[in-house]
Amino acid sequence: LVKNNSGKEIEAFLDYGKALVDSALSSLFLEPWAGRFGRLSESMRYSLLAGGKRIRPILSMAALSSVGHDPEPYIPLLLPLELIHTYSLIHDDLPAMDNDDLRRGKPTNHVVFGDATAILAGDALLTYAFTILSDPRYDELSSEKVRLAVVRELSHGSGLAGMVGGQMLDMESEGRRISLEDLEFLHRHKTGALILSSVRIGALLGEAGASEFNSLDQYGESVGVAFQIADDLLDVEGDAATLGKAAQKDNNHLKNTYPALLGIDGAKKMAKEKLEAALDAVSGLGEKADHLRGIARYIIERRN
Ligand code: GRG
Repeated sequence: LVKNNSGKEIEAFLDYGKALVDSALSSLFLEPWAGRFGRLSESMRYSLLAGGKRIRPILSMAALSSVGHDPEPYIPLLLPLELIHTYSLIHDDLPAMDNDDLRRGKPTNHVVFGDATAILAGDALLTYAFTILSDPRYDELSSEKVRLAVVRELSHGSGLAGMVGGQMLDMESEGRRISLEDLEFLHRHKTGALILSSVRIGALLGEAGASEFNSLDQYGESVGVAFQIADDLLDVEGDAATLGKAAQKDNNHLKNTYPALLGIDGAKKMAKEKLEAALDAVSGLGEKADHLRGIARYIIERRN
């Protein structure tokens, strides 16, 4: 579909991936269980189909292409990444955590369904990820051995030594200034770990060789950090648009973000360095890695 690096072609790949993932996610709700749990499945569906970028499964798709596989048949096995990402957003928005009322321009899950249902919707999304990965209907697509490695990767990347651990570090660092080293460690876990797992899952499903796997692993590390820096920069721009200068300064003072620690120019410079590192990591993979290159550029240039 997409052969070179022009912005248009990566946009086409992103649109193609998002359409496939959106449609596969909708069809989960046609499963027999879906209608039986009324409000709970409604609450899961509300957040799952609220219009995310689907960047995690799209990264796995690009990793699959980079090792010579058509990603389309693997879409069902990539949905667990979105299920886990969505659960993390629902729980992160709860009053006990970030206490946010809006997500993707819509009222957050707990605002619509109440805290208790939002907690359960997150729990059910998380566990459903592993129901899918262990489903024997995928035996022909991918061996049990490979899917077990994917289970391990996903549970590791999203658990104690990954996203959940990073979220805890973030909570603990609130209200005090931390070092750049600690900030990197925090974000490598909170945001970076699931992004790295997305790339590694594509590599596992595509049965990448050791050297390809290593290249993809390094790419995923760099892109994970770049994603967070870009997210922080977007937040600063959002604050600048909605808050006065003084309020903005006050806001940044309390938050441990890349722009707060490095300044806006310093954060932009670091994002570029991470982009270069990601491109270097896949330089040996030829044009099959063009989607990965395009996504890395998109991640630091994105507007949402
Ligand atoms: C509560 C267990 C638990 C973990 C929360 C990921 C996370 C950890 C919190 C989300 C809060 C946040 C804004 C994190 C920064 C980066 C990030 C993950 C942004 C949202 O991801 P996108 O941009 O969202 O991929 P879309 O809407 O496109 O799916």
